[in-house]
Amino acid sequence: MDGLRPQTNSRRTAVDLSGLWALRFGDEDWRSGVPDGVPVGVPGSWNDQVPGARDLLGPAWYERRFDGPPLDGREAAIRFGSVCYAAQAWLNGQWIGEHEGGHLPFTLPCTDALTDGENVLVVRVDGQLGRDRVPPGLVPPGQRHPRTFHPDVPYDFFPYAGIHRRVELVLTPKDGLRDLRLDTVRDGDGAVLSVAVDAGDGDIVLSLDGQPITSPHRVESADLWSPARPRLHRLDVDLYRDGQLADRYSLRCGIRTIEVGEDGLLLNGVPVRLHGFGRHEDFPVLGRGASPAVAARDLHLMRSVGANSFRTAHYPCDEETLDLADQLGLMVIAETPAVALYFGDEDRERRQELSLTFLAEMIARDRNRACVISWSVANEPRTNHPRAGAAMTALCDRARALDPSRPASYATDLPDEPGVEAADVVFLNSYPGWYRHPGQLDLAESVLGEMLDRVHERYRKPIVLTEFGADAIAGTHADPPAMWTEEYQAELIERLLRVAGQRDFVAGTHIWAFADFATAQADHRPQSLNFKGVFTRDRQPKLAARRLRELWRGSPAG
Ligand code: BDP
Repeated sequence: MDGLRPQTNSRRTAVDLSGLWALRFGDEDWRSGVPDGVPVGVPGSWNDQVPGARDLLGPAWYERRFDGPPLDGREAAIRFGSVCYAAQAWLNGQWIGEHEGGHLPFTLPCTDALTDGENVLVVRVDGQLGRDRVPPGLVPPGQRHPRTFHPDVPYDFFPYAGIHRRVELVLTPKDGLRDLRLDTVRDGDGAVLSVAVDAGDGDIVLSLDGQPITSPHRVESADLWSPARPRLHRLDVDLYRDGQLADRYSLRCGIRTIEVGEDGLLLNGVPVRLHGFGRHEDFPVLGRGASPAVAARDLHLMRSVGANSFRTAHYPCDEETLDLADQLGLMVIAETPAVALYFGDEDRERRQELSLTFLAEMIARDRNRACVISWSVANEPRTNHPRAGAAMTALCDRARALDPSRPASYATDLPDEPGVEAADVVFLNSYPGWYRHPGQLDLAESVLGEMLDRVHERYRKPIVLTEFGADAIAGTHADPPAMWTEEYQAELIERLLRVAGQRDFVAGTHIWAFADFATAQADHRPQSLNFKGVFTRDRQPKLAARRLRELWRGSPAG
């Protein structure tokens, strides 16, 4: 079975199994069918759909019945876009496989289990928190931020559980195309594209926008992808065997280069500054369930305020969101699910193994994307521990080994700790004027300026300010600006953007966050929400959104 994203064409079939599934909490053996399940929507977290389920993290059993399409000699598999956190699956009572880790796809071959009558797909989903998981839960005090949440997570978002992205039945030719890899290098003001194809025996025929090409292939500068002109091409890959078309696959792809220059990032050889946000996948009722409509609204809103970039905090985002980013010209820092890593117990080796695995799965999924310009291998690991530096270095090194074409880094609030040396660009999270020096706007400016200068002096690498901001409850106002009001948030963001903008080595600024989002319950999270969104949770603008539009719309889109 191949690692390619599902598609339907003359040789391949993808059947979307989204819709109503049956769900039941408990842990009996329901592999052959889930009795008395309640209906739930997939994709979607169960927490905000099912009465009484908000804090339940499983195990829960899902069932979906569907009639099998004709196989026509092909192989069958079920492809899950994301299940949080762990999944085990059976088709017609037969084991088809399992996967650990949310936010990343996995494909379970099922040719022998599939029938052309009614099929019963059962998935056991376990969203429980644990120290041996990534991200970790139930972390002992001393190894995490001192704030306590219920459920007991060491990170600042709700641990939604369920089948979060599309599930598809996939039929593909035997010995067909298995994988595709695009690589681009700069060539004068254009670029050279190489296409590597992993396939069974046969002859490969490539075409770009309908014209036959060979690999490597030179692309003119006018045909390169950029935020100002997100030009996409159609790449067709055909596999012929004995003169017959055995398999085919097509990809919408942008072609561009990204490099780290002395003080900044170069897109197609030209300096570029990132303006944007950290973005969670979070919406009322859906929880972390993927919705192309919400993603479209979000990315249109980003463009409308003049953003050219976002970070998929704190996990890889849905593939359709990346389709939109490719189409709309938004540059993406793609982050793994390794948030809140800590290093002080015996489970750290397992967490490191999982972090390496998830990093590899993310790169395998997203490496052909023009929009993805950098890998973030973690967010705010507790690197004030002697073992942490080596762990972060290993993650950055692995990212570069798997994909030398993009800079690797991790978002850190501890820029003086070891590990940062391993990053190609420093990703800095910092909250002057909020957690540090609350309510003190002047001090926030000077503290940020000093920190940026100090970090730059030490590492001599470009810095992206990957998080800064303030909570603002929409509709609350104060003159002079006071914390939690729209005025304070807008004022702080404007001032800190100015401080960062005065420094050429700051290659980007991402405000935390794009929209308000759900957290676990805590004394500092009114209504179990983080209110640092520039938009509300239902995507209405706060004052800061209007201010950003003024600030960013005047600046080049990149
Ligand atoms: C940062 C975290 C982010 C939080 C943010 C905050 O990276 O996940 O949501 O703080 O507290 O430290 O708002």
